[in-house]
Amino acid sequence: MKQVLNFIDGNYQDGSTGRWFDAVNPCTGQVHATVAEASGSDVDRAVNAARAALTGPWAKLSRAARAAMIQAIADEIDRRSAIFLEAEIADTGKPQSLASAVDIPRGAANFRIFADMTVNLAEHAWPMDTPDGAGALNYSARSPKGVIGVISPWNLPLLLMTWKIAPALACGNTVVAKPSEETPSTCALLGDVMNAVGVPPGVFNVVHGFGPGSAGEALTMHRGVDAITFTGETRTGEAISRVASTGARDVSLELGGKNASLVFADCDLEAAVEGTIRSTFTNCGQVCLCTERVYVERPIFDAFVERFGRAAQALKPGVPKDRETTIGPLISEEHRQKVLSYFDKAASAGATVVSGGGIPDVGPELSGGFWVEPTIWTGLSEDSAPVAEEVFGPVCHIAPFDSEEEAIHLANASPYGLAAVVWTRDLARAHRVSPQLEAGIIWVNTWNLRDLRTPFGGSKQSGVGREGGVYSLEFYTEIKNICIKM
Ligand code: NAD
Ligand code: 6OD
Repeated sequence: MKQVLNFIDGNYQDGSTGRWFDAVNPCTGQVHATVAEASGSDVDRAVNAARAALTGPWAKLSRAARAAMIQAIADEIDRRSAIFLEAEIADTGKPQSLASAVDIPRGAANFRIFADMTVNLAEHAWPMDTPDGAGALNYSARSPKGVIGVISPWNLPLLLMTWKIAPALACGNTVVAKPSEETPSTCALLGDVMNAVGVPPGVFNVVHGFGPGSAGEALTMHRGVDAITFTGETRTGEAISRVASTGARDVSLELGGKNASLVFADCDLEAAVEGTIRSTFTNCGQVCLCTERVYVERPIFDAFVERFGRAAQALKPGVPKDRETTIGPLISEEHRQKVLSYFDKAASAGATVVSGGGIPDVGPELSGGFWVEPTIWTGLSEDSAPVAEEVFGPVCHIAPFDSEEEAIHLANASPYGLAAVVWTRDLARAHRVSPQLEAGIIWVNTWNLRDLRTPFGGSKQSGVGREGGVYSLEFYTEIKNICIKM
């Protein structure tokens, strides 16, 4: 059986708990690897290695040399993309077409963009008058924040891990990463990449385990960690935020969502249907940016529902390597039970099921996997659980609206505020509506079109802070002002 190990101070090692947990292939339900669970003392060693590395050869690299090393990491991920792809697919069951187009290339791209940004980073200067007329010069200087604790979820494992590791390293920090217990493999592979390009031991470390009472909690509680960057559920983010307040440590939180899509009658209907299929069902709905609430202007409501339902029924579950597979399984049986509970809640609240609502027949080889049908409801009230709560599965509810004001009101009536989508051909409407939407990311006539320089994050209960471009550099550096009297 394949083993997934911790990576501490440049070496792969077992956990001193002596415990191993299973990595399960969600397509089949079969165990594909066994993972070494780190103990509190393993986490302690990882953090200490990361602290020591802050003053070693890593700290002596020029900005340009560090950026060149970060670029080399990106090249090395590209060189090993087949290995990363296989590991990501084994952990997540996602279609190979998706992982090879998005997850793995973004792993490399995250390193490239932040290497470029840090090498070209400009600082500010403020010449000032002094009472004696001699003058003074203030300038800002950035230094690494220190040891960064990185905790990530299972839905886009390599993409989300590297979204944090890359800027943290590019800014000269050291890292202790804890991937999700469901998807440990690609993060573990990064250890080999770091060694291959000569990243000094201790700069990058990986510990495996769970949240409370395990490696996740031990990492966030460790006072040798200077800042924590977390992506995951809102409730977990709240818990981590409380822990981070001890020692007044910085925290960046990318949390849950219940994103709305507004489809106006003047839209390109075909594009809106195709785009909403992507925004609802990509990665089996397990993307924080997915739209689980779709509001359609009444004159096109029936036409939209009919076309959207047909397109959802055409999605094809299957093995990741099959080119015809367009939708994978959920991540685990536990998550499937959660999603199925919303199928039941929708049924008892009187939903009309436009498509799905059950478990697909995927044949005997895949019958142990965590499959559910892409599911569309209409007819639910806005305060019903399937419409109000994040399901994080291949589901959405479609409701009609009659005016722009009503559409904005419906979109904003959620405690979450991560992303929103607007479908309209009216440019004035796009400019009028978008700023009124309470979300950190608004897409017009598209979905999940990413420029990595732009601010990424959520408002309300969807997060604290922004990452991406200079916003990441803000989080991963300490800025100081230096004032020199002439
Ligand atoms: P989760 O919060 O259960 O787990 C995320 C990570 O936190 C895992 O590595 C887990 O082991 C760890 N963890 C759990 N409890 C912890 C604790 N008390 N202390 C330290 N670590 C702890 O989330 P998940 O189920 O893995 O991911 C799905 C959720 O993530 C959804 O809510 C989704 O919306 C959200 N998400 C948000 C974004 C975003 O960018 N806003 C992106 C992806 C996923
Ligand atoms: O594209 C990104 O940078 C990003 N952070 C995506 C997050 C997706 C959530 O599941």
